[in-house]
Parts: sequence; structure tokens; C-alpha cells
Amino acid sequence: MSFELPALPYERDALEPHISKETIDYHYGKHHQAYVAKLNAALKDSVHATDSLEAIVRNSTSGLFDNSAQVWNHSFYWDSMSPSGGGQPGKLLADRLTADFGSVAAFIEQFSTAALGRFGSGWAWLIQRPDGTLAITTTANADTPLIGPDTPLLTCDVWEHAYYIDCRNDRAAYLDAWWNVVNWEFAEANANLD
Ligand code: MN3
Repeated sequence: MSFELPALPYERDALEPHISKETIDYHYGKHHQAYVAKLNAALKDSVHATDSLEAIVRNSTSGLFDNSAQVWNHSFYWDSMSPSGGGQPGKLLADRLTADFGSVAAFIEQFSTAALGRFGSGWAWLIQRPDGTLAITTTANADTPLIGPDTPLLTCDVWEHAYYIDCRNDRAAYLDAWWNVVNWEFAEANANLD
């Protein structure tokens, strides 16, 4: 079994002017594609060769983990953005963000601070703890909450390849742009807000 690059959930220019088509051409068309190719190469003759992507992420190490997790993380990242994103979350999610962070604005500020503070390459996440509370975390390199007890709701890629075309080295400017395309509906759909 081999994996294919999953389809983008929108056209490559759909996030403009916030995320450029050129960024998507490289980030999706080159970087994500390369993780898929390296995953398939690493799976040859592996005991994980017939496993699902999630199972490989949860049960592998080293290169197999790095590439499978990066394939999964990137698909989750594309879904974390939408051409109709940005603005304010729906009431259900807004109420929970307000309960756990003080306000939606406070959540956005805390998430941005965490994303800015992630040293080197990695990811910022909104997660739901097993007790139901929402929390912000960051992971390094390919690391992902998928391997732990928390449920990932939303992610922002803070590897430099996510923003160097549009923003050069300015991660803060990328984050400012990112909130204009954040997919609140995806985050809410991933959460259990009963
Ligand atoms: Mn990336």
C-alpha cells in the first residue's frame, strides 16, 4: 500500500491575499508531496506497510514517524484554513473559548504568542483535553498531539516553509494573516462541546 498526496480542500489561490498561491505551490505541491514520497519509500519492507496513516503515526519512530506525522499534520493544517474562514467562531465554540481563555480575542492572542514562541520548526495547536477543556500547545518538528490523549482541533504550521515566500522571516506577520483564513467550523467539528 502506498499513500497519495490528499487533495487540497480548495484551489491553490483560494487563500489569497492572506496565503499566496506561490506559498501553496511550494508548501503543498513540494513539501507535503515530499513527505508523502518519503513515507512511501520508508514503508517499503516495513511491518507498517499495510497500516492506516493514523496507526503508522501512533506506532512508528524515526523517519517513518517523521514523514507519516508530517503527512497527517499537513492535511490537518489545510483543513484548519478556509477561503471563507476568519472572523469570529460560532457561538458554541466562542462560548467555550471564552470559558477557557477569557475571550475569543484572548484565545487568539495566547495562541499567537505560543506560535511565535515555538523555537525553530513546529506547530501550534488548539486541543481538547480528555476532561473536555480546551488548551493551546505547541509541538516541535513533526511531533503531533495525535499520539497522545488530547484531541487536536486546529493547527497552524510555524515551520519557516509555511511563510518565507509571503513574509520572509516574519512569523508574526504570517500569524496575523493566518487568522483571516482560520477555519473555526473545522475546529468546532473536531471538538466535543456537549
Ligand atoms: Mn509545513
